[in-house]
Parts: sequence; C-alpha cells; structure tokens
Amino acid sequence: MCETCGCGLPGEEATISRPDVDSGHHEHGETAAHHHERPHKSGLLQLEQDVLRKNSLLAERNRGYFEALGIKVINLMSAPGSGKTSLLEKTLAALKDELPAGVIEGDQQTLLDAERIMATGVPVIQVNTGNGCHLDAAMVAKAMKEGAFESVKLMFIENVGNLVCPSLFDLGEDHRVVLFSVTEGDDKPLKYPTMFMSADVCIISKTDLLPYVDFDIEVARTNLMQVNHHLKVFELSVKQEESLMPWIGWLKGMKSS
Ligand SMILES: Nc1nc2c(ncn2[C@@H]2O[C@H](COP(=O)(O)OP(=O)(O)OP(=O)(O)O)[C@@H](O)[C@H]2O)c(=O)[nH]1
Ligand SMILES: [Mg+2]
Repeated sequence: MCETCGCGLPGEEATISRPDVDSGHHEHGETAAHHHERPHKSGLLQLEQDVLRKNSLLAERNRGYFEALGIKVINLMSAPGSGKTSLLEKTLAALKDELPAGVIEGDQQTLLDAERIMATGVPVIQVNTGNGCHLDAAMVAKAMKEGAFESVKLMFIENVGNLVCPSLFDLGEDHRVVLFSVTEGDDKPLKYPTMFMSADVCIISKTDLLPYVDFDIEVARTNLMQVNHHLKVFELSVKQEESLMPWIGWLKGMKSS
C-alpha cells in the first residue's frame, strides 16, 4: 500500500537507482523491485489486492449502470494543470444541443472546477477527495446518485490531477483519455508509462505554446507509441478553435456507436 496516499499503489516496490551506477534499464522488462529480494509483506499485499479488487467489482457495476442508461463515459486524466477543465469548457460548448453531457469533477479541495463547468450550463457534481489522490468507482457511483444527470448521454469524469494513481482505478468508463501538455516535456510517456498504457486516447494539449517550449512533438509521439502503440492521439489547443475539431468529431461519433 502506498504509505503517502493509501491508494493501493505498491509503495514498497519503489525502485531506487543511482544513475551513475545503474542505467535504469532492466533486462526482460523487470523492475528493480523484482530484481532485488525484499521481505515478503503478505498482509500489505493482500490489503492492496483487496482495495483494487473491490474497486474493480464496483467499476463493473458502474459500467452496467451506464450501459443500461445508454450513457458513454470518459475518464479524463492528467498531471495537475494540463488543461482538463479548459478542454471541457470548450468541448461542452461545442457539443451543446447535439449530445447532452454531464460532468463529475474530482479534486482534493474546492469547488473551483465545478463552478467553471456550471457556468457552461451542464450538470456537474464535484467530488473532493481530501487527502486522496484519485477518484474511485464508489465515488463515481455516489456522484451519479447525487447529480441531475437524467438526460445525460455523455458523461465526463475529470479525475484528480495526478499522472500516477488514477490509472490504477477503473471507474466503469468506456474511454480513458490522458492529457499531456507541451509544457510538461516530451519524455512524460516514458517516465509515467502506466498512465499512458492504461489510456486509449492521448491529447497533446496547449500546442499554441510549442514555439516557446523545448517540446519535440515527433519525439513525444514516438515516446507515446513506444509505451502504447494503440493510442489514438489528438494535438490541440483551447486557444485555437480549429484544432479542437478532430476531438469534437470523435466525441460526436460516439453517439452512433
Ligand atoms: N496557452 C494555453 N493555456 C492553456 C491551455 N489549456 C489550458 N491552459 C491554461 O492552463 C492552466 C490550467 O488549466 P486547467 O484547465 O485548469 O487545467 P486542469 O488540468 O483542469 O487542472 P487541475 O484540475 O488543477 O488538474 C490555466 O491557466 C489554463 O488557462 C491551452 O490550450 N493553451
Ligand atoms: Mg481541472
């Protein structure tokens, strides 16, 4: 169990490497945690498995619930500040009148993002996780009960800004979309592979800033494909309406699927 956030991450498996001694590459895809013998903590491992198993069962229940109501669900994940809420604001405006949407907002504290969504006229629920660093399936089930989502056909879940823990928790979504902004560096898929492996869509965001940052979009794409060659990739900026069109078109296509 991760001792800092209690999220089910196997914290004791962290890999400690000295770059001058250890290249960081391990043969046959092994992590250092698998390389080095460590004391067996069966109780801890059991607790971690229980947390994730319970979440998976609840996520399946959510999935059935969404399916029965004909609601498609998108789990939006990224590091803090990559542009999830900004993209939602533009997306909701573009989908207006065509695809009734709803939003579940996840943050540790504040109603700030929910207030931004509320201003678009779309029904929204804010989940504050306190010390928690991710949303889980039980929180989503509860939010669905609390929200005015009766007419919703497309539900966006904005996860807590964090490039690690949210990837471990299935919420019952149809698609996992990870945002990766050009200010974060083109190496992020390699450094946080679990998130990019668990997603099926990646949005390279804030592309209007490309002229001002050291971010090579070809390198970023190569890194993404190295981690997950199935990823569907969009490049966009909320400052450039045209760039949003492929993303909006993809979402509209869900209506018929
Ligand atoms: N230049 C530029 N700035 C952007 C873009 N998208 C978002 N921003 C800015 O980036 C900052 C963070 O954007 P948010 O949309 O709040 O990011 P977020 O991912 O929802 O943040 P958290 O919910 O805190 O994780 C804000 O100052 C936005 O105005 C973009 O495409 N281009
Ligand atoms: Mg946000």
